[in-house]
Amino acid sequence: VQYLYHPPEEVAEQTTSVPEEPSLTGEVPLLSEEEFAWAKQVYFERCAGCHGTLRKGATGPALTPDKTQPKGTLALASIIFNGTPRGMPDWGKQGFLTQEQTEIMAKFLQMEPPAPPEMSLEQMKQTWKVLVPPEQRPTQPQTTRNWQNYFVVTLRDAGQVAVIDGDTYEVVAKLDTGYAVHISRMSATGRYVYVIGRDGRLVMVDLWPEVPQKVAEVQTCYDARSVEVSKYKGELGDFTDRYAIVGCYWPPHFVILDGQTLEPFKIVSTRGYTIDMEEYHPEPRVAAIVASHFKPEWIVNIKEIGQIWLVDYSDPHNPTIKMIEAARYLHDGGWDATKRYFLVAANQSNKVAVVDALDGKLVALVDTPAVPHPGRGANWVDPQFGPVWSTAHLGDAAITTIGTDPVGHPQYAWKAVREIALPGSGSLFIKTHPTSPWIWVDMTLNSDPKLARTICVVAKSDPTQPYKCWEVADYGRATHFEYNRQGTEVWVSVWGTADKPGQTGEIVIYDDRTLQEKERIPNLITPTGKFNVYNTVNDIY
Ligand code: DHE
Repeated sequence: VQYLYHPPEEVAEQTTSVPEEPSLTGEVPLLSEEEFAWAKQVYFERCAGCHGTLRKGATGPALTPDKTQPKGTLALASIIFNGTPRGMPDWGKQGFLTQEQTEIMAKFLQMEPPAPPEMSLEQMKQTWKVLVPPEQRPTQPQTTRNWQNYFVVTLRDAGQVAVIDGDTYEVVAKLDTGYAVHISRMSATGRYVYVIGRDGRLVMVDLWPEVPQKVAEVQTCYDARSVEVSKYKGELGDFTDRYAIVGCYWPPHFVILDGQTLEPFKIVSTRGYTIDMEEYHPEPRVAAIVASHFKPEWIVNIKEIGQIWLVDYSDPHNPTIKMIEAARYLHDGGWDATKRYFLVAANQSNKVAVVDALDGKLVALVDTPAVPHPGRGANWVDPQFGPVWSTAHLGDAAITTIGTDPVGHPQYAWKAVREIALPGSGSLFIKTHPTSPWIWVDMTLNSDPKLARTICVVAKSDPTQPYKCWEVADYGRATHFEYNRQGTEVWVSVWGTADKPGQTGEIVIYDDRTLQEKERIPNLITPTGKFNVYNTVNDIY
């Protein structure tokens, strides 16, 4: 794994610091300056995603000194080395950290969290580059390839995305992007891809030239996970390919940008008060964002305060925002099949929140097993309960299925109607296609190496148990599914080790009807999320 993230020194000096925690009287272990700098970097890369930059907790528990000091160095180091059944990775056992390094991390966690820098619009603009201006771009596709069946694939530890032709399986381009790219989303026409790195760097790729090409880039924060585009076209105007939005973890804000050039022009802070305690939170991070098909609106999930914001982008310099109270630690989610209801995991509350995007209100909070993690979820028709949406779980060996049809099946709507047992927990993603007979699920983060590379399919015709589970490779972990445009193939990623030749990672392609393996695309470095152009534009899952 390469450590590429270093906030520029000059930015660090302009820090507007977050109020410090009251200092504690307990004995705080000391670290050398060098150890502290190393631990700070490792914390950002490995830990902040789950525990928060200010360590106030989210997917993982709070790690502020009042919580960590009573545990002490040995107990903390042991957790960091060995992991926990609820999803804390075993950084020592996996070989990422030595015993000695886990102790440095344990000591770092007992010290006050250092306050990271803010970022102004001016600073973002200094990083903004238009590589190919809109007027110099092709006016129609230059490629003869079926570009709407391209897959944009995250090559996480290479800091790249690969564009792969879904018809021929050829790697059409590999493009340098941000550090540890998290997701890609397509513009409403499908022509542009917006790729967000964990380092907040947004890269825009044009799929129309002969070879896909980067056309603009900008950094909007130091830590980000989500990006979305404006998709609405209707009575209120045509907003297709007009705007992009990036959701940041640090600083906690979202940024609206020009969809053609990536010029950032509006920052909205998400700092505010938690829904349950009405307590100030200095780091409410932006989790999943989806674009409504019914209104010029983005649905923006503010993780730590538990609010779902409906952001009207029809006047994006002066956006109207409706703040809906849901549940804490909102994370990932997707639309129901009608695209009227958005379902999102509130992962540490063990709930799925359901928002009606048409009426702009919360319709339900559905209880689930531990730590629901749907990706975007899976929509299908259950033989007993009618239209449903499903999520897998990080903390439990189960798929939960929620009724989504308040008109045809009101008795099941917004209730957890079915639980399907899996061989293990640690699932990250679940996927299906409207024409598929199957629901696909992984167990990527299971601590048993065999289960971590095992995937299962459940038959929609008999969803009481998995129909079949199998190991996708003889090394690594299997993760994330995507269908081709026709819905006839499923692509699964295998993570290997970036510096192990032959085992860096690959994509395995299955025939979705027979479940037979069709093809392997080898020698990809930690392939992770795969986003088919047509399916991403049309929110097909
Ligand atoms: Fe993700 C989606 C956050 C760890 C791969 N991830 C998301 C989304 C969020 C998020 C908020 C929803 C984006 C959207 O829809 O707008 N992810 C986080 C974290 O905070 C977390 C837990 C820890 C971290 O430090 O980042 C985390 N995620 C991971 C991984 O370890 C994964 C497996 C590989 C990696 O990137 O390191 C990973 N996350 C993904 C993928 C998606 C995603 C592939 C998109 C799924 C989709 O089908 O849309």
